[in-house]
Amino acid sequence: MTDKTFGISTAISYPNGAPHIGHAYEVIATDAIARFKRLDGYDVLFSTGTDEHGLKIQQAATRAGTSPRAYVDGTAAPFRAMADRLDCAYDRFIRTTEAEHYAAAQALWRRMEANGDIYLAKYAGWYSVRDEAYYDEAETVLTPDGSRRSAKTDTPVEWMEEENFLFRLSAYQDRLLALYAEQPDFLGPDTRMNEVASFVRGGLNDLSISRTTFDWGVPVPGHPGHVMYVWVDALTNYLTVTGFPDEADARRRFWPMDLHVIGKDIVRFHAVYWPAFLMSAGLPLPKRVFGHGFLLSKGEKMSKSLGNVVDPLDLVETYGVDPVRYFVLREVPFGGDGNYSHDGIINRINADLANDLGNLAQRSLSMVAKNCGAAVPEPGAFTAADRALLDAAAALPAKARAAMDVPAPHTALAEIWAVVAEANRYFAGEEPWKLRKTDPARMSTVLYVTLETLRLVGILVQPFVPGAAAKLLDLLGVAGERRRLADAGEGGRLVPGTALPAPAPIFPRFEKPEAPAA
Ligand code: ME8
Repeated sequence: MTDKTFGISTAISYPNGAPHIGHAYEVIATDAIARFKRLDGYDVLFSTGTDEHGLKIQQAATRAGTSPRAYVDGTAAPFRAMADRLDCAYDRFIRTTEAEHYAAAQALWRRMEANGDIYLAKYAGWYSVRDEAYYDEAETVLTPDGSRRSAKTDTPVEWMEEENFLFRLSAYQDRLLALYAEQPDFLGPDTRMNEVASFVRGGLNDLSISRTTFDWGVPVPGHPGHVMYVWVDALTNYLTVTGFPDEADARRRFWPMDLHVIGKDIVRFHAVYWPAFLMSAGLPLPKRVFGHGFLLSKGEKMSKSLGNVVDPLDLVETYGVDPVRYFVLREVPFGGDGNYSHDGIINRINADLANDLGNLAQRSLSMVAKNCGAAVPEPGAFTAADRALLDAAAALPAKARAAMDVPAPHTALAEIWAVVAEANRYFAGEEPWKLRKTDPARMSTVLYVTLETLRLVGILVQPFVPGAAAKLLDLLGVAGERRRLADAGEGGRLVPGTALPAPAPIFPRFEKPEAPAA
């Protein structure tokens, strides 16, 4: 086993409705990063799951006329099924209602309490159930009908007063600012870091971390009647999946995690509260938090009233898993917001997948099948043009690795597709179909160079489009155990004479169904 470990997580989703395209986007992107690390020889733990406590879930269960537990047992399953359908190879799907998680959350609580950071006090403030967060009055706005809403998230807030436990967040201001100054990579993209640092510089209030007005949560140890504030419990999921608090658990090697992938709306919880809880508990901090942007439908937020909510499973049904994965990863600069539309998806499928990569593979492999005895052709001496393409392909692993470390999957894909474009220019310029008669030896060399470039592309696209990549590598005769990033170099080159299977399309064009006759 390798000693290079990599722990990575998505946020855990609230199962108070069906999973939507934003949830799909996050798990796809995280899966691509996790798969890339595995490809690069890391021992990876990739966790995802559902955040099942809190007032929002309890209210949804009441509306559905059932108990919270029965409710989440029904609504969590589709989140897991979606991750499976999207070909996301997570190692652990955590549900915060599991006994293992209760033990972890209570252990974290005890450590913060032992450190003197938890005290009982009366707390009052404006609470947003939808955000599961308290806001200062200054962070709310009065609406014309006399009700209040959060200025930031535009969700309704209500006045709540309870005697509950507070966490001494105010004591962590200096340590948090020192963290941001000393480890500027702790949070990305940089714009998010600037926002969070200026929020913390503005001063921190102590945080209410228990509830007594409802009981759907992890019980506060030693204090019957109190359940933990859902965010304390939710954030702890990242420790639970690494076996905390059991020191002897083999999964502890994944703590601290290397990367928490989350959406931009929950950066404050992950970059302010979470490191403060961990500092209080005397535990190491995650190495990096990255806040991705939102997926918007033609520039608008998805909402039921606008009627533009897209079910990710419908997209997969229409376009296929790999095209949907490719689209969201290539189209949206990771960290910024992105738009999706049917035309956008179809353009990407037809231009990048079907034309650029699919056609090149189909044309070169068909020529090999017909003219080279259905085996990897024997190359002659390489020309400058051959070497230029092979060198461009050989430079890809380092470029992709640098991009995925950001993480910037869109950049990794752009680099890979730049080589695909170069291979297309090479293939068109060398005209191997003409060489068949005039110079068959040169034709073999051109086809070899093309196939070898496709081999590198095939290895590199595995994290993004795993199904299609496997097909391509099968067609190139690359053995299952020679598909790691370490095999991309010259040592892994295609061996002339290796028998190849009959060519088959990897990325079919998407044809719009004909409008039904009137
Ligand atoms: O926030 N585009 O759960 P959640 C992209 N339970 N990402 C989106 C999105 C969109 N349109 N909408 C939501 C929670 N997300 C908490 C997290 S973690 C300890 C607890 C992202 O179901 C969102 O930013 O509301 C978050 O990262 C994830 O989906 C789950 O959102």
